[in-house]
Amino acid sequence: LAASIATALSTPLLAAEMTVGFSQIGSESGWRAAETSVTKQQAEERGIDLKFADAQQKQENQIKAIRGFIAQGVDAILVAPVVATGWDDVLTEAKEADIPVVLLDRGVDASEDLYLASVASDQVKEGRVAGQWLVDTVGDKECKVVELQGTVGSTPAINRKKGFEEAIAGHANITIARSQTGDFTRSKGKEVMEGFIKAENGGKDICAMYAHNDDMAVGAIQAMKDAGLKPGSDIYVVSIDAVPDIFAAMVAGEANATVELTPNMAGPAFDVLAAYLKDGTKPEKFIITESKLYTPADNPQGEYDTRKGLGY
Ligand code: GZL
Repeated sequence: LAASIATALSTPLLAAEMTVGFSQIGSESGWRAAETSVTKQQAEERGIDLKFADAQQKQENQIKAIRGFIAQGVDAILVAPVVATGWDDVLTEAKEADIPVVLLDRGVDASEDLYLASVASDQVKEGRVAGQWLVDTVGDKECKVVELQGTVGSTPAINRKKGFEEAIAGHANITIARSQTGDFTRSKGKEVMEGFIKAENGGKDICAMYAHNDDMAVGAIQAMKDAGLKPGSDIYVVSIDAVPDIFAAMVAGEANATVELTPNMAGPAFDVLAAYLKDGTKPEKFIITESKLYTPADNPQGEYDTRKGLGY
């Protein structure tokens, strides 16, 4: 017994002592739900006490949750910021309370010294990869594109639009005829695509649909089918996230390309927080995750099966 007590006393404080508040945007998409389940699983595996708050996609709820975490005196805060602006005050309050903040999967227009690190993809690159796929696919054929944007004012919506436009810039035959937000949701993506189809000769004039996430693309695919169109052949479907249902659409011949976004942003976040809280180690400010293109040539059934078990 004495030996086991001695061992316990000599064991350094594990992350088990770490309490982390997580202000999550909501569950607007399959990818977001996966990020939540992966974050909870990562916390569990590391013995981290995770306080979870779902903001139903409202910034004021995120700010309230963060203030609550500060009042509780958590050791650290994770936040996936629904939009880029409006964070200076609450991030300053966290800094003044000496509580490190790590941003997940979206960025903020705030001074970099207001957060310890950001774990996210290069969202401009994601848009560029999607745009380049379309350029490579249509060659010099005329191609009218409709675009389903993510949440207005969010960094993924701003950056994915920017990257796609950069990729098609040198190709006058490819033009974005209509662009509107579907707020990253399936239902809104379907609704907006129905409007695009009506406005474009029953969809016959549309060559491609670019969606800032797969959930809006899946909604748009349904709208195309309801209008008697063949998604994936009458209209190219290109989007971002690589969630299981876009691979299911590829298996059915209804989607053409997706750019992968890992749902595991929390693993790297917990790593840098553990090191910082242990001995003040400062991480690199921007931790960038991979963005890989997948098409029906990449075993979509296998990709579906693999991801299905990952918390989506
Ligand atoms: C991107 C992330 C986006 C996903 C969507 O980093 O913030 O939010 O692409 C989710 O599925 O709604």
